[in-house]
Amino acid sequence: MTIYEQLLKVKDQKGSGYFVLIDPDKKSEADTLKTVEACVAGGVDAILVGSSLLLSQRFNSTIKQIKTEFNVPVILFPGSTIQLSEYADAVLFLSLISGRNPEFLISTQVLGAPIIRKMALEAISTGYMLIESGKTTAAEFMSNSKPIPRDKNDIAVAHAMAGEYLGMKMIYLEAGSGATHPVPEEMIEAVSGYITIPVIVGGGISTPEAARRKVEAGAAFIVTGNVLEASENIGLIKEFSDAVHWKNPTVETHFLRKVK
Ligand code: 1GP
Repeated sequence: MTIYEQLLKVKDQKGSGYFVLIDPDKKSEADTLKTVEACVAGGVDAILVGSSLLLSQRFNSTIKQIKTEFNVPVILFPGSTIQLSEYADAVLFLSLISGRNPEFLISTQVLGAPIIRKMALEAISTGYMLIESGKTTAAEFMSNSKPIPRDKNDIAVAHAMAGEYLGMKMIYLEAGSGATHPVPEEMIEAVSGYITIPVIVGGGISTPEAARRKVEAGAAFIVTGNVLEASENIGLIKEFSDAVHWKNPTVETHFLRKVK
């Protein structure tokens, strides 16, 4: 079974899935492994790994270590082609469809595709959409593209439909890391009402209650990053997990283990 198929199964069994984003620049390897341990114990469905810059030299070794110690899918969420690792299971093969910058629509993908093939990573084609969130986010600045206005649901829907018709397998509604305002529920509801592929929602989700509201609005997967960077918040993982897994929080998913 592919990672994508496993994720669809998670959604089917648990209602929605929960991903935790780890930025290798923000934690030591030891702290990252502690966070992943808490994620596995807390019922997180996959670990995303990505960064806006990636300054850490431990990127590869950290992913290898995660895969050696834990049976959890590691999915790359790359800001550039240097953020690819053969030790991961899959990569969100992102195209920034909300922007009009060809570099992030297709150029980076052309550079990344042969590397992904060589690393034997599963590529999950994902339409990435930046949504205005109150201030300029790292994703917006680094991609040199404009986000979709947060009150323009029809524009967001049209982009998401275009992504589905282009054959993408997921749509990621991104308010941006540490966003002041996460993606509004009205927009999640509108987008998920018009497409049949799963909608991932992330950026600025800081409480389990907020995660639950996004899921009730139609999010298939929730991503949190910043909120778990403070070690005192690690205890929240289980609460997030239970809030997201509205259908059946107790079901265990057995992922196929892959250690390269
Ligand atoms: C950012 O959607 C992710 O790309 C997660 O955002 O760090 O704000 O949770 P936060």
